[in-house]
This record gives sequence, structure tokens and C-alpha cells, in this order.
Amino acid sequence: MASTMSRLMLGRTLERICKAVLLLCLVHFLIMMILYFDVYSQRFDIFSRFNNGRGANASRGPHHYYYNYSRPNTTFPSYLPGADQLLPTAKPEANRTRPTPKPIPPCPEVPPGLVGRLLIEFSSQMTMERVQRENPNVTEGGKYTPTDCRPKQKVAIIIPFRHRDHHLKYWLHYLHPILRRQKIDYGIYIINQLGEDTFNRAKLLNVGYTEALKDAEYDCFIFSDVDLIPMDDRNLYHCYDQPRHFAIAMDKFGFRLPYAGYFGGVSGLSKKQFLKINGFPNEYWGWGGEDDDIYNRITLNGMKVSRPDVRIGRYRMIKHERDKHNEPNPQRFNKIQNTKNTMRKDGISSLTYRLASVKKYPLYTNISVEIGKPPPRPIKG
Ligand code: UDH
Ligand code: MN
Repeated sequence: MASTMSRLMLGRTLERICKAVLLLCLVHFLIMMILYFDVYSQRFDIFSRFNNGRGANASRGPHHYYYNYSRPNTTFPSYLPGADQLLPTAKPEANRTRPTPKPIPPCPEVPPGLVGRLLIEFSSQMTMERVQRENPNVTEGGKYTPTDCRPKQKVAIIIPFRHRDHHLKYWLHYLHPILRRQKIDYGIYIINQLGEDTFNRAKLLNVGYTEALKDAEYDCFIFSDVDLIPMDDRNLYHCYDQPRHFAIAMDKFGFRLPYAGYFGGVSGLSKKQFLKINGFPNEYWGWGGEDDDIYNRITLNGMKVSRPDVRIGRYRMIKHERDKHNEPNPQRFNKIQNTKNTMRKDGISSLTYRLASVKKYPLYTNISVEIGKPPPRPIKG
């Protein structure tokens, strides 16, 4: 009798356990379904929140949504349909067999596919083949145009260059996917200084401006060092109402602006802004000062520098030693006191150089130039 009772009890307990397990499974399934469908809504919901308070001076609004992606440059998984793919299926069209081609809309102020904070590192092996494989939709010469919307500006990205192939691979690896997510219509120009004379960054940038305009009708120019990688894709690489300074919080300066008038690393000017300041100085040979001269040109011509939020304008610089033939320029301190007197004579209006070659590679256009050498130093005494 007692054993029958205990067996009955055991049976009931087991039954209850089974029911509980079944219920748990059901709840689990329900949660999974909710999460699954939520992924779609997230895509719109989260990023629409970026819109709040964003105007021309964009990134000064509140930004609380940071994403730490371990694989930095992955966009949303390709199995998730994009907004453009989702909408038509929700609204079935009458004429399914012959869809009328829709005019593409202008690109939204805030691109919907941004991921925010990125993980940037330089320890993994990088090869040009790999970067090429990662970016099949970049066309010859390093160009890209969004296909689902019309960008307002056409952007030339100009990089001063000599003997930095190792850095270039990382730059291309990180920047192509970022620019694509940002819906930028762009071309990449590497301005390579031939020979071993003293390096001249600003003069190379002037050459870049001139040569890019021979290639296409650009209306915005972004000048970037080859070793600077943005850590947040909300730092949008286009031009603004005022000349833009992008690299405001570099790791090497403790993620802060080193001084109020700093304009180095990565900056951007519209064609109009660039011409207003007569381009950049050609007479800064060796390291330093040219960026301060550009800053002076901007303020002396009644413009102001626009900057992103300090949490967004973060950059990593690939660590390196000082290059040969780019020693600090001892004349730089004197020269930056004189911008007011020199800027009308020295600039894009006085630029001379000898173009050696223009080569279009899959991920960038290489422009090799001879830009001369510094004038002989006056003999002391
Ligand atoms: N650049 C070259 N080749 C050169 C010199 C400069 O490509 O030989 C370009 C390159 O795009 C570089 C930019 O010019 O990113 C600016 O030069 P830089 O990177 O040398 O300037 P930065 O202020 O370095 O980063 C200062 C040298 C500090 C070395 C400290 C070592 N501990
Ligand atoms: Mn550097």
C-alpha cells in the first residue's frame, strides 16, 4: 500500500517536472521569437535615435549608444534585409513582373547602417589581397558610389605619402568599409613624393587637390595622414558649413585636443573653403607647422573650424618612428607668425610640380610627383 502511494507520488512529481520543463521550453521559444523579430526593428529604432539633435554641427548632441564590435568593420549581417529590401515586400506592387525603376532618394543626413565605436588594432597580418577581397564593390582607382541613395557631395580623400606601404594597407582595410557605411561618394588619392628630398606634407596636399579635380568633379576634399584611423564611424567624412577638423582626439594625445588651434591629422574643406584660403602653404619643408598655418588661413579669412564631439572624433595612430628626411622644421615657429603676409602669394595659386605618373589600383589611385626641395638656407654671419 505504502509503495503504491509513494509510486503515485513519484509519478505526480515527474509529471509536474515534465510540465514545468515543457512550459520553460515554450517560454524560451517565445523569447527567441520576440528577439528574432526585434532585430529588424532595432535596425531602424536604434539609429533613428542618433538623429536626435543633429544639425550641421552634428555630433554635439547626446550620444549614448556605443557599440563595441569585436569584428570592427562588419556591417549588419547580410542575411538581414536592408530597409530598401524590407519595404517593397511589405507593400506588394500590382505589376510584379515588370517593376518600374524607382528614382533613388537622396541619402539621409544620418546613414542608417552605422555601428558607432569600432575596435581598431594593428596586430593582425594585413595584405593588399585581403583588403581587395574584403572590398569587392570598390571600383578601379579606389572609388565608390552608394547604390541605394544619392549623396549630396563628391569627396576626394587625399593622403600625403612616402614609404608607408605598411600603414596604407591598414588605412584601406579600415576606411573603405567605414566610408561605405557612411554612404560617401568618394575616391582615394595617394600623393607619393618621389626622391629622398625633405618631405613636404602641405605641398603634397595641394597636388592632391589639383590632381583629384582633373579626375572628377569633387566638391569636398578630405586630407588624411596615412596612419590615422577613426575609432567611430559616426565621424562622417564629408564637408561641413565650416572647415572641418576630424582627428580631434588621438590616442597619442590622450584622446584630447593638444591645443585649441590644432588642425592636424585629418581635416576637410569644401572646394569653396579651400579656394578662399588659397589652398595650403607650399613652403613648409620637414615636419610641423603647416597645419597651424592652415588654421591661421582659416581664421584670417573669417571662417571657424568645426569639430565633432570629443567622444566621436577619436583616432588611433599606427605607432611609428620619425621618418628619414622629415626632420622637425626649425623655421616653423617664425613662419606661422607670418601667415597673414604669406598666404596670398604662397598657396594653390603658386603651386608648381612635375607629375611623374598616375596609376589606378583596385583600392586607390597613386599619384607620384616631384615637388622639388627646400630653398638653400641663408648662410649665417
Ligand atoms: N608621411 C609619409 N612619409 C614620410 C613622412 C610623412 O608618408 O616619410 C606622411 C604620412 O601620411 C604621415 C604624415 O605624412 O602620416 C604625417 O607625418 P608623421 O606621421 O611623421 O607625423 P606625426 O606627427 O609624427 O605622426 C611625428 C614623428 C614622431 C615620431 C616619434 C617616435 N617616437
Ligand atoms: Mn604619424
